[in-house]
Amino acid sequence: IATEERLYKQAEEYIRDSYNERGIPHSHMLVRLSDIREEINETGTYVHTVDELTYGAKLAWRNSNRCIGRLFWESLSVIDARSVTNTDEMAHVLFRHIREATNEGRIKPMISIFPPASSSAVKPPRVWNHQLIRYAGYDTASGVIGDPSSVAFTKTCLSLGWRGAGTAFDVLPLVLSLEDGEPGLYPIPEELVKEVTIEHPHIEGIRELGLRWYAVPFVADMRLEIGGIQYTAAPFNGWYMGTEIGARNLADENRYDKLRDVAEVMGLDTTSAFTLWKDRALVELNIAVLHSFREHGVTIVDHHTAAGQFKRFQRNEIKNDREVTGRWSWLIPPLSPATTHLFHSSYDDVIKLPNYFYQK
Ligand code: HEM
Ligand code: NRG
Repeated sequence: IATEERLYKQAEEYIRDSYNERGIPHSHMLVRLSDIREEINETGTYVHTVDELTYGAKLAWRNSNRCIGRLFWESLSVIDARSVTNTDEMAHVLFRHIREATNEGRIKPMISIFPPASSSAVKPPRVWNHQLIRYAGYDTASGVIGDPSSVAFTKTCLSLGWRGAGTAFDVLPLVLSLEDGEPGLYPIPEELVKEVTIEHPHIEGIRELGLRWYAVPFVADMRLEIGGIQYTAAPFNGWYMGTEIGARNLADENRYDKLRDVAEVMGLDTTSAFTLWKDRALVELNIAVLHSFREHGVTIVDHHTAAGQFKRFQRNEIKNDREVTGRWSWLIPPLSPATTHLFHSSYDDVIKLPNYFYQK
């Protein structure tokens, strides 16, 4: 009873806020609230309408304090996949999501929402991958081949019977689970995985490093919470900001760690930190990432433009009498942060609902 009362309170808060914001008449909202109360009394939970689900996913993006891309929150496309009953159907939905969101490079922000966790003992649906498309990492005697951040999950895939080619850029399979069934392994059809080979507009040597990255970041492991309902499988995507790839994935020492290789093909003196060879390599690698995505016709944003878009988001929110929440340490880009207004501003990191959360 206590949990049902708590769920009703969470539902009520979401329904009141969102119906009000969407301009739905007060009388309709009151009818909906009494229906929800009855549904919770009878079944222990309640089911969102398609509109409630869609708006909730958008609000959760708008409330994502670590995200610089929130100007576009209203444009999110929502795939309602709450009726799936097995992992084969989940894979089918996710393949469609990958195809439609990639959209031949003109990336569309999109989310697929699977059945929520239920109050009973059955396990909630989960996508085990961190991102739908991500490269494997193999722990070998001579160091990691591939993405070190994928080592643990790659081991899981191998233990489930998957075999990768062993390159530094093997796309991992989807690992999906629903209720008490065994997790299912679903290799992603190659033609669905758009990738970009990295080359620099004039530094020839950078192409020869053989770097590449996938076109679309599909974050797959977060929990979407709307009105007290927990959507444990709700993978979403937007497009990349160049620095995520050029200043982190390919540059971090505990990721692909490519700065020294880039500096060497640039002919820089890497014997002394004082020459700022790392900084010069970083800038050229980031230019190469942005240039290559554009050449391949894949949507990407540079960090200065993204900061400008976030400034517009802040103005829109203020105009609509809403406070912008944010986490400064994540909003500032990892390259030239002080050239953006974000660096010189402060943000309140309070969590508004709906939102996306980490889960085990
Ligand atoms: C985080 C950009 C779309 C939700 C981030 C980060 C960036 C970013 C740069 C920081 C990532 C990091 O440092 O690892 C963008 C851009 C988008 C976009 C350019 C283009 C449309 C979306 C969408 C959603 C979303 C569609 C959800 C519907 C989030 C969340 C985080 C995040 C929850 C935090 C992730 C974490 O903690 O690991 N975004 N984003 N973003 N974004 Fe966005
Ligand atoms: N930094 C991670 C991706 C995190 C989310 N970034 C986005 N999200 N752009 C990486 O793979 O580099 N998005 O939904 O667009």
